[in-house]
Amino acid sequence: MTVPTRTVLAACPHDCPDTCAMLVTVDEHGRATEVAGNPEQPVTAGFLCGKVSNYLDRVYAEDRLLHPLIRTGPKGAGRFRRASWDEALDRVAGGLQAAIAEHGGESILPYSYMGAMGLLQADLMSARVMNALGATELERTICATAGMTGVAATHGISPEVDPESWPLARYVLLWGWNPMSTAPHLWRLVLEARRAGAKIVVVDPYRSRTARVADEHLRPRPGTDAALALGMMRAVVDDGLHDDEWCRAHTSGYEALLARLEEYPLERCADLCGVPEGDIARVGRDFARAQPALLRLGVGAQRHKGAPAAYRTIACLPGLTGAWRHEGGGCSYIPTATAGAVSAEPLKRVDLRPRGVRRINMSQLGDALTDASLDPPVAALMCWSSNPAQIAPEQEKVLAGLRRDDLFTVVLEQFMTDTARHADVVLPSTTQLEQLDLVASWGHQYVTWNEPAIAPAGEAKPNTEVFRLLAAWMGLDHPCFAETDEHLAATVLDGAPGGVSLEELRSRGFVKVDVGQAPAPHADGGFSTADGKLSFETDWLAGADLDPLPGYEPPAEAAGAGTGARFPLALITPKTHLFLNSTFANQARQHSAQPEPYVVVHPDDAAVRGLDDGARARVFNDRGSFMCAVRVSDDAPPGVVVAPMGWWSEDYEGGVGPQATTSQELTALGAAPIFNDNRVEVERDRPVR
Ligand SMILES: Nc1nc2c(c(=O)[nH]1)N[C@H]1C(S)=C(S)[C@@H](COP(=O)(O)OP(=O)(O)OC[C@H]3O[C@@H](n4cnc5c(=O)[nH]c(N)nc54)[C@H](O)[C@@H]3O)O[C@H]1N2
Ligand SMILES: Nc1nc2c(c(=O)[nH]1)N[C@H]1C(S)=C(S)[C@@H](COP(=O)(O)OP(=O)(O)OC[C@H]3O[C@@H](n4cnc5c(=O)[nH]c(N)nc54)[C@H](O)[C@@H]3O)O[C@H]1N2
Ligand code: SF4
Ligand SMILES: [Mo]
Repeated sequence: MTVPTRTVLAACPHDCPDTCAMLVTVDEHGRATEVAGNPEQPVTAGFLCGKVSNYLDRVYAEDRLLHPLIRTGPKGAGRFRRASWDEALDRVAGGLQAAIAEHGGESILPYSYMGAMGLLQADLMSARVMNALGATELERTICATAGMTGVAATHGISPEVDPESWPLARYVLLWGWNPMSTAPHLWRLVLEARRAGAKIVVVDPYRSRTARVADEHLRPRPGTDAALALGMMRAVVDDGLHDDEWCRAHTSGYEALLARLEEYPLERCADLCGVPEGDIARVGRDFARAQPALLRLGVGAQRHKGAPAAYRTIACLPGLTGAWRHEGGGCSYIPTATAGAVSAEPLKRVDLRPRGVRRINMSQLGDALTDASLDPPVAALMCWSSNPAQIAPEQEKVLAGLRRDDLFTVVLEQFMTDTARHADVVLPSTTQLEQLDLVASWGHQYVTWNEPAIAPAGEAKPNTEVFRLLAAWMGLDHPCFAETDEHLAATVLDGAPGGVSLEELRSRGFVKVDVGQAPAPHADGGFSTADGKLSFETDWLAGADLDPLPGYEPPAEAAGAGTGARFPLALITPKTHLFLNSTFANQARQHSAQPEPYVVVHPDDAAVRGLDDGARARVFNDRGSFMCAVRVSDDAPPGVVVAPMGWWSEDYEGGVGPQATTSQELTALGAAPIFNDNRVEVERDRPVR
């Protein structure tokens, strides 16, 4: 039977703040023929980015994993044989049961992140199964929690400034954010503001694509952003440009902040962050004068030891200047109030845990897999929607752990990633076009529906289905393991705050979350903090033995402390333009546009090391080393080198990349990794063989 060509409402699943609403065209044979951005969705505005616009190349790729695989060669060699689902499930159930029998449930480590970040496929049925088995809890803080806790310490859980009102802003301060690459639809809204007269200022040590086209670019040393923000606030106060009336009415700790700023004269701030005094003062004053003024923080500036304090401090600036008064003004980072309104958390059935379980932080996987004293050891690793072989710090340790013969590893994947290569059992996963989901956004205020458009390729299955099958195979008979995706979607929305109904979502494809946010959500205060005010002084920080006031906390390594003397260069590992973390690095179009990894070195740093443009270099510190091509350019400031992340092992001579040098250390608040707080040396490689 044939059906006519139809258009299916879908949602981009990737870990990106834009969360695009997609339209998928499916022909009469059930084959998808086009994916496009939904023109009705105000943020998507009818286009997709360069990563996803050829999503059909991914869906119909020749190297898609289409059948379960069982390892036949040594760990990591990538040799597998095809197996039936029954045999594969038998193996998986047997491996997990053996781990439980020998070491208990906590010897199972679930490892997943936001490969597909919808509320069903990211971690729902999987969480239920892992909870019922008593598995270790994975602390999933690898992305944005340093900044989130910092910002929340200042303005609480908040819808923040709706991106749809950004075009009203007349001054846009983009801090540690490269939206031209990492959020092209949000960037479009910034450009709308510029067309209406707004000035765009970027704060980033690196001349990113966004910094290149900004009106002004401030370049602090990595990890010193708090000093820059304190300097700006000091300049604002010195010139009497702070909004005394708004601060007295809607903030707490105002006098304490003013006193604290006395400790940060501009000279000291300039000295700490490396931005000239005059520039600090001018941008601070312009931000105060040009209302509405919007501060938009990125994720890139929060990968340092002092980042929670830094984000907390930077977020005070729009409070001090009264920017929140105006529609389009204030602070945006992640709209926590709307992003969290519709959530799968209550459905994860923590109550099914047989007892309390330990937690392991996902950024410390290397240690978790290699620390012989860990009790119980990690005996089984269950991995989905993540590629830890590339994205977790201290890569050599992660890989050594994945190569352990006594580790039983299962990976659910669409492609043979470096992580999947190390698995004992690989289970083929559907793409977004083949699975049901609904996706909340960490960049705008819409929830987006994803209807399956086509039948699963080969024998691929959604994560939800794999864990349903596994539960049955392992004899877990609680009725919650039988719930269908349709049922889960309805339950997630049932009674969810925010007025998102299943009917509307299904018929339109996207619904704006309504938590009562006004166009200027905090013009009259109404913060979700304990006293409803913006907290210049935060009591709960003091309770946690942390500084209750904004202040500068130095990075671990980046600004010269720690290993600084031996490793003189600060290494930043930002995102690439056309990969999404390590996703898409295996796709022909994206890879041919970014064929090889590189490190950007300032001409002065290159000269003293004899590094020519195009030379091969070894980048190293005590944690590890990697090899790549050198790009000599003042896009990197002196003393800072930049090696974007995302390529797979086969693109690196030696099989490891910048991740080999990053640290597993975490921030005190937010338990977040410090990827960009990293010192290295670069040397010319031995001649290429
Ligand atoms: N094309 C593309 N888009 C993506 C992704 C991708 O990999 N590729 N990843 C997605 C994900 S998971 C995320 S979290 C977001 C991230 O989105 P962004 O936050 O834009 O990503 P980054 O490239 O990590 O960092 C942004 C900038 O921060 C700068 N930076 C580094 N250290 C510091 C510092 O100490 N201070 C300051 N001020 N700036 C600093 C970097 O030089 C970089 O240019 O993007 C999402 N979108
Ligand atoms: N050095 C350094 N390291 C970093 C960062 C950095 O800036 N610098 N950024 C960090 C950040 S912000 C993040 S968010 C993390 C990202 O870490 P990850 O979330 O692990 O990111 P990806 O590399 O995109 O891997 C996602 C995997 O999920 C798979 N996948 C996609 N859809 C599905 C699906 O529907 N089902 C299944 N089973 N699999 C699917 C993809 O094929 C891909 O292999 O990396 C962190 N690591
Ligand atoms: S990756 Fe981001 S910008 Fe690209 S289509 Fe998906 S949500 Fe949109
Ligand atoms: Mo992220």
